[in-house]
Amino acid sequence: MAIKFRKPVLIGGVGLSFGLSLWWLLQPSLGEVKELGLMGVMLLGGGLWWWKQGRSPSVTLPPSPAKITQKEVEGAIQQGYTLLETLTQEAPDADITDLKAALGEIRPKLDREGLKLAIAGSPLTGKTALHQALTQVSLPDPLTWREGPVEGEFTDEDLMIFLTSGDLTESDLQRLKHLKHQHQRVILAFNKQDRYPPEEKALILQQLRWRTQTILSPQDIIPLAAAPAPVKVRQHQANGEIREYWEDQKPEIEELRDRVTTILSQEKTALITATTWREALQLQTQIQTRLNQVRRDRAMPIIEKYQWIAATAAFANPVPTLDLLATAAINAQLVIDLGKLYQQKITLAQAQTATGTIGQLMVKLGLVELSYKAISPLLKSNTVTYIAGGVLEGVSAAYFTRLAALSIIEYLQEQTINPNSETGFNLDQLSEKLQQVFHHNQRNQFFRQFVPQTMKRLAVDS
Ligand SMILES: Nc1nc2c(ncn2[C@@H]2O[C@H](COP(=O)(O)OP(=O)(O)OP(=O)(O)O)[C@@H](O)[C@H]2O)c(=O)[nH]1
Ligand SMILES: [Mg+2]
Repeated sequence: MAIKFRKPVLIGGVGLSFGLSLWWLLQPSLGEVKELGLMGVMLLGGGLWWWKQGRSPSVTLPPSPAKITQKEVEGAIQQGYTLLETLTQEAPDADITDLKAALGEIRPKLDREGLKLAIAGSPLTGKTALHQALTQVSLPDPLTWREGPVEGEFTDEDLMIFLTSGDLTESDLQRLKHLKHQHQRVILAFNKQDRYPPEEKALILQQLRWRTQTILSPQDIIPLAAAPAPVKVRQHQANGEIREYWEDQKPEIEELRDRVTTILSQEKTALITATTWREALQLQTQIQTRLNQVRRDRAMPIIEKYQWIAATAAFANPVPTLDLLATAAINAQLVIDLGKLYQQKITLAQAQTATGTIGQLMVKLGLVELSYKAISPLLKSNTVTYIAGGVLEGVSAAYFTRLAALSIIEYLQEQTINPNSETGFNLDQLSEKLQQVFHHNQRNQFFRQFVPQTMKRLAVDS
């Protein structure tokens, strides 16, 4: 038997939708039920999802190894070469000399002598003051320094002094957790000690230790005063007069200096190994970004193809809400096709669940309504075309298909390369991507281009 339909999902889905809409047209009294019907289908999709969620582990960031050894570094470099090979296979003409050279430079970094220190902190916590104070004391040599905001990237630094001048904010804590996950060695330095009375000082220190107990060891939380404020001195003179003057105070950084010295000398190899590992991971990300660009360029024509299929189907199909169902059916095949492009094996069931989830999210987030609002004025400006029924649905279907596909791409990009991955979709991550993509494409500028383009495709442009 000759196989006529090479994309069974696509045909099946659209066919089902057409069938249903015909049935509904013949049963006008059941008109109101159709919304429920669609929601039912979507909820079913969502339910399946949750059921699957519970069974198969969701895709998450690879766990950080317990301790970074040379083996981990070599594994990360190897992974980089594997990615580079994939890039060469997928884009033989791409220039990868820079990436190849950078990969080759990583391993020798394990043998470097000098260490790198970072001073990170929110504005005005005293980074510059501490930097200056530390240059006045003796520290292991050779040492290079860098100062920056806590959000900054300190991949190349071996030890970070995380400066605070009081209690930590929630984002500081998140930052510290992230640094720990990155195997970044951190000392939490509590600056401006001179500004607090002793009891308060002890209380804050205790609070800091308590809040960071799962992240830092207590001996890595150190009080200091990098640039204590001058103190007013009153001196009784022999002649009975009182002389008042401001006396400069010396920095109190001995404890911090000692801790830094100890860590740099005792943990030198571990520090360099961890830094080199981070550098290898960063390079992996760079290669992955290049690969993503290549894949995205390939994905766009595929997305556009499905976009027009969805538009045409919805245009010809007069029941608005059902068009969304048709769109979802088409997207299942689209998800499988995109998965192939990203070397992710996606089963039909997974693809259907993903499109069901996206459809459900679009409704829940109010994206459908918002998009209709953005699209219809652009259609109304052209009376002739507006009269042609199904145009709004056609354009919307194309738009939803595009949104869904771009979200899937963003999602797939974040997955680590694993061609045999059988894991399901992570709903939270998918939802996050959908919202990002939606906000990015919701601008009027986009619709002004997109609407006429789609209408031309539907051949209703007058
Ligand atoms: N009382 C007191 N003030 C300090 C201490 N350390 C720094 N300061 C003061 O805090 C202010 C900010 O210090 P900086 O060293 O410029 O802080 P910074 O983190 O480099 O600031 P930005 O680079 O602007 O983010 C200055 O007025 C310092 O004199 C300290 O230990 N005690
Ligand atoms: Mg500064």
